[in-house]
Amino acid sequence: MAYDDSDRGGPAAVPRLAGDQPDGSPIAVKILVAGGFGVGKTTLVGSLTEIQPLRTEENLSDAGTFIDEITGVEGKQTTTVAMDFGRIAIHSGLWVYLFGMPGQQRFWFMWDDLSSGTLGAVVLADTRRLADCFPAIDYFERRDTPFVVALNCFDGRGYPDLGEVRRALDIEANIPIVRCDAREGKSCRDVLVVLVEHAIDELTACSGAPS
Ligand SMILES: Nc1nc2c(ncn2[C@@H]2O[C@H](COP(=O)(O)OP(=O)(O)O)[C@@H](O)[C@H]2O)c(=O)[nH]1
Ligand SMILES: [Mg+2]
Repeated sequence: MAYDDSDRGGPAAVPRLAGDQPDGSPIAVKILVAGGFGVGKTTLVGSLTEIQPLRTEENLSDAGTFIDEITGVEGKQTTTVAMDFGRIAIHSGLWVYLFGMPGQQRFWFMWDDLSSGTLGAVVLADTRRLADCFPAIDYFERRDTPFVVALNCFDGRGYPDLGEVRRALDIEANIPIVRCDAREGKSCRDVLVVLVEHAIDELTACSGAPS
């Protein structure tokens, strides 16, 4: 799998049109899913992928409760110890690879490798624990990686006022904030569409090309 690795400090180059690869191999578009512990990253990747998702789930142990902040997600039984991985084939020449980034601070060392060559990121947030997505937002802002914030609504319990959320997150007005249900494929696809449109806008603006 070949990604554009030339720009680890910024957004990936605009992917060429599908079928444009000289060797006929599919174009790979890499999208990250980030956010705090228990926000629904593994669920979202599982809802979207067409292949069996690669999961690296382990049971939460009593010892881990002193390390992982489980307040608000006390019912959670497992945790992702490396990453989630899934794939969507848009058609035979264009594949989307999804990487769920581990949310816990002790795995942040993996973020640079995982984010290399990405088109953009979905930052999943739970409005009951909004601050947990700050590290991911800071990270993508610093790297100029296009991202959208997707509020996982948890059966309406985290149903938010989008204006309030934008003020609380203090993000640029052009960064989309959308609601989703991480368990619903269609809802998650809508999030990806918003991300791709946003990434194209950002990359077009960066390149100075007329939109
Ligand atoms: N009710 C409800 N549960 C959800 C939703 N999204 C995730 N979950 C559950 O929340 C828990 C944490 O989700 P998970 O995907 O493991 O979070 P991660 O730590 O971000 O990967 C799991 O038990 C999921 O089944 C949702 O939209 N509604
Ligand atoms: Mg997970």
